Amino acid sequence: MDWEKFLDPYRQAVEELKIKLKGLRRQFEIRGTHSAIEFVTGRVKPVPSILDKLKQKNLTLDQVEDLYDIAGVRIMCQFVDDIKQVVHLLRNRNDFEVVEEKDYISNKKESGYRSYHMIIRYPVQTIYGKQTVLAEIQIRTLAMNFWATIEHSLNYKYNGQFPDDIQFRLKRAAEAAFLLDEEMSLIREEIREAQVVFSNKKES
Ligand code: 0O2
Repeated sequence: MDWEKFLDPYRQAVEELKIKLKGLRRQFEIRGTHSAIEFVTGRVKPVPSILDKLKQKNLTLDQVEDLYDIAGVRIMCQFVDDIKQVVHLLRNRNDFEVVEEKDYISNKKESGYRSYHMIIRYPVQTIYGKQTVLAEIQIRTLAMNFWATIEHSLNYKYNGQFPDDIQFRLKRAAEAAFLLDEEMSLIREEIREAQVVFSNKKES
């Protein structure tokens, strides 16, 4: 398997998607309104993780293109309501097709994980012509991202087998992150006003 050649359109997709999504953020800024997008990150899944995922899903190397998160982009938002706005914006684009949506916010995972996932089919123009790749866009609040990042690194350390006390604390932390999002939503209007005042002050 020539991984460099295989992964190249996925790399291209991640780079293009990052530019396009950062463009949305800039447009919110130019409009002078609250940005539904706080920041955007992206990555191509490392080869060892691709091989692990194939094994985990009982797929062979020939089915590698069925994995939908080789290209992954993550959009972080300040508020849960911003996620809805981003999902709406993404559904209405015509540069890719949304093939599946997974709402792990209304239906959080057993682990406590919360996030909104969109699987898209994204066309990349290459020297061989158009090549379409699957990509996963994860949309989450800063609090959801904080929890998921910590849980992900602990998962790596414990190989998914958390000691009971860590498991317990992670569930409590997930609950705390949920409450933080709820509290922030409640005082959202006040925060928004403060941000407008702050950016006016910065400009003057
Ligand atoms: P990485 O390192 O982020 O690439 P499954 O894990 O089988 O239930 P599935 O069907 O493969 O999920 O895809 P899904 O539901 O879209 O979730 C895949 C990705 O979502 C994961 O990718 C993580 O990025 C994130 N995710 C899902 N569940 C959890 C969780 O409990 N904790 C954290 N921290 N992240 C989660 P990878 O390939 O697992 O990892």
